[in-house]
Amino acid sequence: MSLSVQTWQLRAQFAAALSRLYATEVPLYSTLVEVSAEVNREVGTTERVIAERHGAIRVGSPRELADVADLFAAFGMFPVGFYDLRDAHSQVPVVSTAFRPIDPDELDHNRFRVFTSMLSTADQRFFSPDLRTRIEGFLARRQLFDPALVDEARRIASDGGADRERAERFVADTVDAFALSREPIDRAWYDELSRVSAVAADIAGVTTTHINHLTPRVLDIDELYGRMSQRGVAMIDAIQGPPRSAGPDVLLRQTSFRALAEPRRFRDDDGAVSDGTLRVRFGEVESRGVALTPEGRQRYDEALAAADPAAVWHEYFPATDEAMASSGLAYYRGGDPSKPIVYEDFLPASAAGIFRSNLDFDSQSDDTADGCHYSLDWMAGQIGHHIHDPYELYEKAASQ
Ligand code: OOG
Ligand code: NI
Repeated sequence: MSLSVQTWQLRAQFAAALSRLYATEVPLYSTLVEVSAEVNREVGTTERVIAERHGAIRVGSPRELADVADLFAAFGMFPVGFYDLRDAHSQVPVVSTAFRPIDPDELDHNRFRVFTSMLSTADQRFFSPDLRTRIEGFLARRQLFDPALVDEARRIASDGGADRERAERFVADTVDAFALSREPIDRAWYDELSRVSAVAADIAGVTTTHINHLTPRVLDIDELYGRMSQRGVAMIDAIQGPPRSAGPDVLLRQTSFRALAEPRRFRDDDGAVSDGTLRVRFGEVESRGVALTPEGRQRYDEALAAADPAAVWHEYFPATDEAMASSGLAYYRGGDPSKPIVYEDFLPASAAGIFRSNLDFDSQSDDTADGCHYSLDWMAGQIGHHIHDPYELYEKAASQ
């Protein structure tokens, strides 16, 4: 068997093809990519950083998440980390993981990652038993991914690649599964879910899934934010994550433009189909810094809890990579401060802020007991894949 297209090449082709699709669906994405590339070229960067993206998708059930896990494994993307966005502060009814390459060598070739969220239908703070039953029934009747496509993914994953023709078809078919559907949306059902949460409606109010956003990486996100605003693009209020500081960039900073009204078709109770719009998808941009150790992360959480994190940042983090490395706050390859290990993951509080880019108002959840079982181990069991611990991966990368 000839495997002329290796796993990392499949991943690169998948990211590029999704990017082409998303550019046709959300034209403002192209502006964001253009401005990011402009800033990156001025700061001085490689084409690899310019091509780097993360995506975000949302599914409804463990079965759908398991299909995603099988599909993405063919691209060498594996689940890392568990994010619970349901807490009182974020109030987004999902639990999430991120599918991404895990070996340093694979990361070097292509870093495409997809933040993937699953609706927490068992969480009674959002969903009454009756609504839960109806949502789960709806989800059980839909099929996001053709079983033949998932089978093909399993074969390609076990083969470790594919020949050119198969690769092309597999990438195209996978991308198709994430295209925005023209299928009319049941208006009453969508509206009912919207009253609980806009995210719930986006996930379970429709019979298909789609790519929510694709995020380019920029080296100076403050500059990018200013330039997008100058072009008249409505950005969310703030850059999420660590404040700008004089010292090394840490973790992940993100911002986004507000969701745009996109044309969708609706079906009313009387069967009539009409045109309308939905505001669901937005454009996000990110900048990445060094990965923090558990101790560094604890400091980060403390700094972010301050009234003005920027003002107190220097009390929590030193101003040089040398000091970061020697105090054990961040990961450097072989402990060498000139070789920071880039943070590859996400931040729950920031993710919640990004989720809200399309929400005009927050959802109502009553804050009593959640009475459900969502956890990393639960999710791993449901999808039949080990969910990697990000710290173990950073430790390993640092020791190489
Ligand atoms: C995911 C929001 C979180 C990020 O980069 O933190 C996210 C979503 O909107 O589906 O994309
Ligand atoms: Ni994102």
